[in-house]
Amino acid sequence: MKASWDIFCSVVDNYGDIGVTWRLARQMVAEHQQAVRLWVDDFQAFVALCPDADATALRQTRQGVEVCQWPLQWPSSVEVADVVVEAFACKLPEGYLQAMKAREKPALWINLEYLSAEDWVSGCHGLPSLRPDGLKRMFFFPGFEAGTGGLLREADLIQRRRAFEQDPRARSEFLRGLGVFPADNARLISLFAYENAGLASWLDAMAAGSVATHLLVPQGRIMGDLLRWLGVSELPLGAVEQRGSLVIQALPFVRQEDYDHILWSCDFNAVRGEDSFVRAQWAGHPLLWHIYEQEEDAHWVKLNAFLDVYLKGLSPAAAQAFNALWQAWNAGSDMGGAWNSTLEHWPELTAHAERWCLQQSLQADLAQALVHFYRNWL
Ligand code: TRH
Repeated sequence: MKASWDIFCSVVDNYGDIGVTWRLARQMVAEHQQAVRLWVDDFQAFVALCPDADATALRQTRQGVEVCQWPLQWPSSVEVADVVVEAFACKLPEGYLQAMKAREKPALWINLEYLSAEDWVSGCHGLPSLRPDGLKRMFFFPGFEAGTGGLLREADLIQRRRAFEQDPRARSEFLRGLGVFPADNARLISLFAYENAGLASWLDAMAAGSVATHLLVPQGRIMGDLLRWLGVSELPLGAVEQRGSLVIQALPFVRQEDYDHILWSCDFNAVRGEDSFVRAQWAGHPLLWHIYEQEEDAHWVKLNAFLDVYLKGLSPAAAQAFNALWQAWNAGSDMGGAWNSTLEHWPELTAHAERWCLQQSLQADLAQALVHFYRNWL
């Protein structure tokens, strides 16, 4: 059944808010044949993920999604959709709320929450909140466990990733397109992170290691720490710097679909925020998560909740090494010892990452769960 959806995205910072909503919007159209409008208040962030978009257009259709600039003055002519998704508690425009109240057939109003592995999530997923003005908002929580809204995952994602991995030419052609030519047997690692005082010690360990490592660094916030360690003032895109066993290469920020190819091409991925964190799990390779820092250290609870579920099934030694690596990275402390211990458990961690990916892919994905939620609500 085709319904209309309005997804509202306010870009707080970085790319996670638009990353999640743009991905969700596309999937709703492509796999569920829904009519989707995506309202975005920062088109620069959108264009970074979808470079063929027009940064100045008020409305444009991209991959079947009507992408609209979220205007400061809300026009009264906008009709309320059947389902309204307020991403990450961004406040809906007052004019839109008024129109929701006036709508003859009530719209389903969903607040799409941030991802967390904390165990209270399944208890709160799907709960309503009644407002004094009579409108009702439902809380929709993504998650890793049954009883949550699941994770964003396109229906053919794992199959496409496998096909890419089984075709060495596809990988080398993709890398060649980025100007990346890793040495045979070099370990390929991608690095997408916030500023991190622990970076220097990790780079030291990789440079001193016995295995060749090729580190790909997309343009972003970690660049300053990287340049400082290299002792250079800039690292032009594509240029390569070598220190000991470590080759470092800066990459452009690529379109969202191609970021998956980077993750699939690498043996290990350092990711951050929310969306790249999930995509690295679907890549099925070991990962290192730089969590988005929250007030009062709330992010540590989230980080440890994820580790609690992710580490299950690993040997105690591998779990300890992996846990130490994540703790050090997020504390910005010395990474050397934890990295070397992680290397000792590499095959086990690699097999575990694929197992985790397959286990998670048994859950209904988030877009599917949203469509079911709407059907059940009707
Ligand atoms: O960019 P992030 O740090 O985003 C966020 C926001 O800061 C948000 O406010 C915060 O609440 C949230 O994190 C937890 O990280 P994230 O979520 O991984 O988003 C990055 C997006 O950018 C993701 O969709 C992948 C995409 N991307 C590309 O499209 N091309 C690239 O080259 C890279 C490196 C990323």
